[in-house]
Amino acid sequence: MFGRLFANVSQRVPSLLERVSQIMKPQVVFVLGGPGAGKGTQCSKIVESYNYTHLSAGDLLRAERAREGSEDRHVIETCIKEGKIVPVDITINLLRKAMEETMQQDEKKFRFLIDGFPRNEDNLQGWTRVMDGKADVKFVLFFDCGNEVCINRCIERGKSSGRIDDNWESLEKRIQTYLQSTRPIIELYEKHGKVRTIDASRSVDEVFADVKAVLDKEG
Ligand code: UP5
Ligand code: MG
Repeated sequence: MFGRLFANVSQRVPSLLERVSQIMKPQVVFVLGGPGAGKGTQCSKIVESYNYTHLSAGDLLRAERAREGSEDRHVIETCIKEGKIVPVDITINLLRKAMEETMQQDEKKFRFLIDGFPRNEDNLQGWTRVMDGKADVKFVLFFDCGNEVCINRCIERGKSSGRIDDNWESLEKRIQTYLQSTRPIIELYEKHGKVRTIDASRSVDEVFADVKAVLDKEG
């Protein structure tokens, strides 16, 4: 009899834990759009008003490239300069680590804006392999902006950003990669009704007003 009672108790404990981990499961919004579409600018504004942590895959890669002793710095440097996409094992490890560290420091911080990822099929497969069942992708926030506007913004920023890819040569390649590899990923999510499209060619405040409308509706 006691055996059965204990069996029931021990069965109930994991189910409770399961429910807690379900509540705390990372909630992810992928933020996509062309180079200079305003992903970073809008994410910074979102974190001021909403309970999200902003993780820019590009920023994480640039930090890894600058880290003394990093084995991946040359691969990252070449890819960024050439507008190519870094192999996903590198990016997904940086993202996973950043998410874990954030949640370890504060368990209430389980909502993430993942900016600039996934950019291609390889990225998507890597995400599924590592994160499937461990995080929920709520939707994709897509900053839709014409190529010319995107290029002009990056060239303008290049006067002071110090980024090795804010120049005409790299930008041409970044746009090509975006059109060939990233747009199909956005279209894939679109087919599943998961894309919230924002016209990102307007002023920062006008764009943010639309972002707020999406987040207020979706949470
Ligand atoms: N600006 C912003 N919004 C504006 C507005 N509404 N009106 C007028 N100006 C506006 O903005 C860009 C510039 O425009 C800024 O000067 C801003 O003030 C102004 P920003 O918010 O920085 O745009 P964002 O979309 O973030 O542009 P970014 O250049 O960061 O986009 P990319 O996607 O090109 O860059 P990212 O850093 O994500 O990636 C860089 C490279 O890293 C990639 O090319 C790739 O090589 C590599 N990478 C990977 O390999 N894998 C990844 O998962 C991620 C990156
Ligand atoms: Mg950015």
